[in-house]
Amino acid sequence: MLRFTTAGESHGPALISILEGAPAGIPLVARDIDEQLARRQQGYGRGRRMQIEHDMVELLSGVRAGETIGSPIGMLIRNRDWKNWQEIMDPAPDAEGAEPRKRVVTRPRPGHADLAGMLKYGRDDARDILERASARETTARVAAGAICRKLLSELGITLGSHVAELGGIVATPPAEWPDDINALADRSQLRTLDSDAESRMIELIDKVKRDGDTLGGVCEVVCRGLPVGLGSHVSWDRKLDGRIGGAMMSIHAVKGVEIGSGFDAARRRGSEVHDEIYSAGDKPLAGNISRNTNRAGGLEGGMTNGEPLVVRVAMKPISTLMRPLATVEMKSGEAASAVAERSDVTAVPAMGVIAESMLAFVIAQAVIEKFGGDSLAELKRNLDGYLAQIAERRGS
Ligand code: EPS
Repeated sequence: MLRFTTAGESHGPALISILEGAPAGIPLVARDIDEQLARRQQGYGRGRRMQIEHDMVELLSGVRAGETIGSPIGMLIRNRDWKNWQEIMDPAPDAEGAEPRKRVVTRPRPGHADLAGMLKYGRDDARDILERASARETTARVAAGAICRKLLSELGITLGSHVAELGGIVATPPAEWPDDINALADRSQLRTLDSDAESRMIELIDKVKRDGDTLGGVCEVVCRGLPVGLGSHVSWDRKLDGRIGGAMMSIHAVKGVEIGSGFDAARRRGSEVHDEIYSAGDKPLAGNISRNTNRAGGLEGGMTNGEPLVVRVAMKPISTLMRPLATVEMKSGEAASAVAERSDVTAVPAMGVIAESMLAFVIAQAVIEKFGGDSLAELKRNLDGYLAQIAERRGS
């Protein structure tokens, strides 16, 4: 079973990520992870924090001589900003009679974890909540996802994403996806494939920043090279759609997920929605079946069908506003303005990279479940055997 967990506060000393269950023999160097960490830090509209951090991983375990060895992979990513927050974040108790710590937060932000967290965890200072609720945590997810991505690339499975919408401005992607979506998207300041929309988005971000406001948007993630039959129809918790949905909805500020044509399918007739099935001689991953359309987004009955997996993820605007919204001062119960902490105007481009990472994890988990393998060689052999079995069945 592949699993990962993360630890760390936004302004604490470091973030930690542990990935367990990855097969031995995956070629891996720190640079494979650092490249993905750097992609997550890009994007017009980020705040000053991104100029402070230059995320780099330290591999603590599970990797030797450039290959995974099958044991849990421990990763550490230091927060450079920690040096400015040591007193505020110090784990040691305060001396008797000491001044209260700086940067106490008692005016919870609408849309953030502050309020429910203070009440649920019995904290007077929302910093005890917001430090962990911060999207800084996604750094550790991207680190784990980078290893999953490396495993998948060994099997010919690739992932890419682009920003499809930002602040209501829709990007028109090219009629055909490029072979390497990220090679193009990563060249754009907003990770869009539409340079005209990008200019309008940048103008909007500048305007909204002046207004002290924030913006959300939609990213589309595409995974290619998947064999038919990952996931299963037999039980609710084995359906891959559900697992992908859960993983995406767990990303900070994500409020919606669509697979394939998603909500639009609900507005159309069946004949306009389902992807007709044809025989083909050259699609071994799909059991030599072809489709003229991919409205299902690569999933039918909770299983991959051999077509590209297409997931759209919607992020709400960031809840830290420089022009704060109404809230309650939790010390007195009086009406107040929410705390205005340093933050980003938008983080939609970063969210695409995080969504790729979460998808890489869910797909790697499904691949390991189906093909097993304590080593990459064993996993590959099992995958090849399965593909040969499918090919034989159709007499090709
Ligand atoms: C975040 C607030 C900002 C973001 C941060 C997420 O950080 P700070 O409070 O230090 O200005 O920059 O994102 C990251 C640090 C990151 O690496 O993505 C929040 O409140 O969620």
